[in-house]
Amino acid sequence: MKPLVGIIMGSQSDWETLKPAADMLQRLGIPFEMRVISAHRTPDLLFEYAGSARARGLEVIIAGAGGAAHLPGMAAAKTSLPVLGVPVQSKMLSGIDSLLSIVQMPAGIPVGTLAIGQAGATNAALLAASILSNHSPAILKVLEDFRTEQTARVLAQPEPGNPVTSAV
Ligand code: RP5
Repeated sequence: MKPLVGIIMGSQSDWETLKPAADMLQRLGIPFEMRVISAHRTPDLLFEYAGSARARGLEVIIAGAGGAAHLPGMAAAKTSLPVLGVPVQSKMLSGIDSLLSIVQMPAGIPVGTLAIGQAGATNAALLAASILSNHSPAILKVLEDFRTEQTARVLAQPEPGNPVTSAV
């Protein structure tokens, strides 16, 4: 199946953070592709990738990067597809640098910015599914099934301090 979502990351070292996005898309049955593309180290590749993304059939791009995290913003500059930015938790500044680099886009070129780290990656995949569900009843169904199961799982958990009974 042709990929609908492109996951790009600035470095191999970002993979641990972005893996939950791939896992979630896989779980939801949404076809995706993954590439390591750096705004700083491979800028021409980034321009080619983002510039051709819509024509190749992608509908959403998830871009994860850390530090001076220009990848999501520069990808968004080269495509009108929705770009979802995942700030990677950097060693020096714990990802605050990544978050601010991604979230503080000037007006005119938006990047939908998620939480720092793996939670952000998971939610980027869910948000991609939500965007795709606007025109795909099949993706809408798997997304709503996921949320129903998640709710049921939480409600089935025992109350804290009482492992035997659960709330009615
Ligand atoms: C960024 O620099 C990458 O997104 C990564 O988070 C960070 C460090 O990259 P490496 O030096 O580990 O390759 O461009």
